[in-house]
Amino acid sequence: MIKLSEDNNSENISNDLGTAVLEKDPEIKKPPSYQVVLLNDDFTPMEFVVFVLQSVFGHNHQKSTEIMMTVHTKGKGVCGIFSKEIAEMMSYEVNTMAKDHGHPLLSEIEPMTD
Ligand code: TYC
Repeated sequence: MIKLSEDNNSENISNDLGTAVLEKDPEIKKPPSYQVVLLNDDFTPMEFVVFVLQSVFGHNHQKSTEIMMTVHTKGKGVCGIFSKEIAEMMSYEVNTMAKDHGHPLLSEIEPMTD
């Protein structure tokens, strides 16, 4: 918002000649959000994917099954939206859990374009 101020009160800035000055709100950008995206493969058991979605993202069994089936049929699906640091941690946790159990399941993070 741009204000045109002519007085000297506490909210507006003016010089001592009483001349109007343009006051601009500071441009503060909120940090970008990131999606954690799960990728399909032909080998990871469906039950393991559902288990990962429940334990890492806290989704219930029904929601986890929906996300898993989206990934299975469409190739990828969104598990959640977070700050960059949290999205990186979540994705790392998914990929580590899968590796530890000998499954090729992979997730990645994508910046949101908003
Ligand atoms: N396509 C796998 C199967 O048929 C299941 C699967 C779903 C794997 C989602 C990965 O992110 C995934 N067993």
